[in-house]
Amino acid sequence: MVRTTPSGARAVARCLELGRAPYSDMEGGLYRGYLTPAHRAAIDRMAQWMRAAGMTTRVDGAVNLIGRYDGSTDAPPLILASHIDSVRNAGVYDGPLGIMLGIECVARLAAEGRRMPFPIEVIAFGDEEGSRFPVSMLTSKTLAGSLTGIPEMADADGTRFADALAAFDTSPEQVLAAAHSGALAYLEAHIEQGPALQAEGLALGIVTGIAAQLRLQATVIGMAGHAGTSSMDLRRDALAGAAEMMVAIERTARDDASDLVATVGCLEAFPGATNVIPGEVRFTIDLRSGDAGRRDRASAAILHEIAAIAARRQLDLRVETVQDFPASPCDAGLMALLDDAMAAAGHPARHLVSGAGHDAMNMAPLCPAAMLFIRCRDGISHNPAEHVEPDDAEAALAVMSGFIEKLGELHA
Ligand code: HGY
Ligand code: MN
Ligand code: MN
Repeated sequence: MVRTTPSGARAVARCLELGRAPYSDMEGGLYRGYLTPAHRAAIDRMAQWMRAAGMTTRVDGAVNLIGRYDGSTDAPPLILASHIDSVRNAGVYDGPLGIMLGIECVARLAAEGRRMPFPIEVIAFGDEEGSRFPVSMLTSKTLAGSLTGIPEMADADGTRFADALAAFDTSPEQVLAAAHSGALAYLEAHIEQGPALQAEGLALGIVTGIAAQLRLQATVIGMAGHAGTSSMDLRRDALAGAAEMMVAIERTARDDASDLVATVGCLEAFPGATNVIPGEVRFTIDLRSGDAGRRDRASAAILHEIAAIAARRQLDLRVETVQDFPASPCDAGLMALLDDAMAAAGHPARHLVSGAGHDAMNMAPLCPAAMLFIRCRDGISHNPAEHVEPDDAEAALAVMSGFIEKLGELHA
């Protein structure tokens, strides 16, 4: 049933629609990369929804889709945003739900023929996950004006970033020039991607801050050899060494018995043949904690231990920092408005830290930022089993609308 009235259920239905062809770059599941055919199809579809909600639309030099609902003044806008790209074999809500709820907030105002004392911009960031190119959150950093340069990079198929941009009629120079001119505030609604809200029977939560996140790339160099003729004591097996390192990385995080988390998500072994001792292994390390000092101490301990493993096994080890995101507190003033909006909507104001990274963590140079978390079933995310109840989306819409009203009262 096609819903025409603004609602949380319509936001959920639209996330489900975007989870199917032609809005995915993979068969049999959802993967929407940055600057891919699925990205373009999703932009076109969302622009239709934005215009139907009374917005004008544009695509900036970084290929962020920006819907704008004018206010009664030309003040800097309130931004309601999240990302439209996804991880591979993703759920349909991580990112899109925040964009769809932003559209519903505007549609509700337009249906009432109302204008706030500031414009509202709903933004679909093109790249948050970093699923296609090696850096993540590139497009929100661009918008916030904190991108100092564009790294020379290519995707796994060898497509250069500049060529992918050219296919969208833009360029690295235009990406760098896509900084936003100024905003009043930023609010991102996003699924919690964790179990806390469900465990406490809550639909919504207010984010106090986003964990510090470190992304490392490790390369282990041993010596390739014949699997049948190389005796065990003479081997320099890069994969066996990497395996010992991964167990050490996991143990460091477990033994810390805190919010520290460590993940090896990608691993490549070369040459990758059954009968060849791996001579080279590359793997990623993702380290996070709400406390940047804790994260950095763990990083030092891990680097020390994996270097010792490499030395004992006569392996060479190289570790590069790919990205380092500091812990990012949310704005206390905006959190207070969310507290009030939650109370007015009958929800307890549960505050919690986000272990997941979000575009909101890049907004500080542009404007104060806040996040509203929405319960997702069993905390499952980055997984096709990701699920959101329409009623919870409806609850989020009510709180977001209340937040906008209260921001409006402040700026009347
Ligand atoms: O990695 C993250 O926390 C986010 O999903 N990009
Ligand atoms: Mn994600
Ligand atoms: Mn996300």
